Amino acid sequence: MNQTEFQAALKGLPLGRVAFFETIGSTNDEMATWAAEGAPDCSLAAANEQTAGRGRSGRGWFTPPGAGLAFSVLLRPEGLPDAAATLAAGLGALAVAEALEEIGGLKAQIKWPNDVLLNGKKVSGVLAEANWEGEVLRSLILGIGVNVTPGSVPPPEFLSLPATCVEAAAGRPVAPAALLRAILAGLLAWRPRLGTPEFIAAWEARLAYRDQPVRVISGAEELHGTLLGLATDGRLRLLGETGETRLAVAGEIRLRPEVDTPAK
Ligand code: BT5
Repeated sequence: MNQTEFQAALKGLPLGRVAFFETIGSTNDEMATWAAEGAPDCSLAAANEQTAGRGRSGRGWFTPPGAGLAFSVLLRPEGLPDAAATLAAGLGALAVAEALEEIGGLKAQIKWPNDVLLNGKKVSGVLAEANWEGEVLRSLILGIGVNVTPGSVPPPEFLSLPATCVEAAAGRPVAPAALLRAILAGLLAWRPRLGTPEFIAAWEARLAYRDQPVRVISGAEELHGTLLGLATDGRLRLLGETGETRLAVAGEIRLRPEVDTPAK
């Protein structure tokens, strides 16, 4: 995607400050600078290439030039529910999953809390970063990366989960700009309904590994159980061995199926 395609894709969308970078370290870092400068709600920074793309916990996000989407959206907390920081990864993942369905005709699944899968392989990741001042949420940065062409898929040694791209799953070229527009439209549409039963239901309906045994890894702790769905606040609901319900909070966690079969 180039600057012209980027600008055309945004036509009519109610966004704040907007910029497209040929190459940048990380759009989330750029957006953190904008946030500190007072950038308005729904500002958008996108890049053709990232040289220091980030995942969670210091992991990297592979963003070679011209191969995928990499962008960050700034959400100011006015009008957001208190639990917005927890729900934000779901907002991003849901918008991506729906856009893949709409633009690519694909069936996408969400690996709670922040990955989007096609045919059980990771096609997109969301990095939600909250900026708190004490107890007050100042801003929320939603960083989204989507692999579009085969060149966006990292080499296997870079990966902890198999990866894929939109075009491999669709079997045809897909315009990144159209995908970007659909994702942004989805974010804007869901945002006022963040945390509502309707939002949780839409997120839950796309969860990968449902009814399968999984483990949720958080630091040294592991939670095991059968993946049931989501709690009303977006936590993951597992059924433990003795029939009790266990809830996992999205944070620095990883979700894995117990048996490493691809999600259907
Ligand atoms: C994520 O983290 O999946 C969040 C990725 C967010 C990237 C966007 S791009 C725009 C914005 N600016 C940034 O700097 N970041 C955001 P996590 O769940 O921690 O997954 C990271 C792991 O995914 C890595 O350790 C790799 O194993 C794998 N990975 C890296 N690049 C990938 C890619 N292009 N496709 C699939 N998997 C990838």
